[in-house]
Amino acid sequence: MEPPLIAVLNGPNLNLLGTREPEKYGSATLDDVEALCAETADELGLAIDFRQTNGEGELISWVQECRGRAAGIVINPAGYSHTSVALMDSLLAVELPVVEVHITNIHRREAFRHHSYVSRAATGVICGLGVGGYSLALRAMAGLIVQDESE
Ligand code: CA2
Repeated sequence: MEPPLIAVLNGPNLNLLGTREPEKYGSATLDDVEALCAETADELGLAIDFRQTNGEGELISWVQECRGRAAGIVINPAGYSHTSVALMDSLLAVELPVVEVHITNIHRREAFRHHSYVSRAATGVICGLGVGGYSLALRAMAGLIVQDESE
């Protein structure tokens, strides 16, 4: 049997990880984050489709494509967390478990980062634990999928 597929979606500017502002976001690159996710997924018996885009429309299209294809979505919506009703709507419409990840603790940062539209569509949120949060999100997702199957 095919392993369940988890989409790991990354929003704008996360392609810059490891190249700027290491004091805020750490020194791992997005390729390092993908390798970490692949390693965790392997351990959990999951498959991942890891992507990054700077475009809001593209991110929304990827969410829509998850319907019938993926078992869950791990998403770091980056700046769109705080602005995008459209991204929230797409995550609500897809009817899949969603774990929202932020590398930084958005609640310790500027006030405009304290609210995330995406959190309204998320099953759970992990923030402030660095890129290790992606690994934790996949672990949580493994539990959510099993729960879904038994319902
Ligand atoms: O903490 C997070 O993961 C964020 O989603 C990161 C976003 C920010 O807008 C959110 O409020 C919190 C920013 C992503 C930009 O990442 C960069 C990485 C390195 C250098 C510059 C930007």
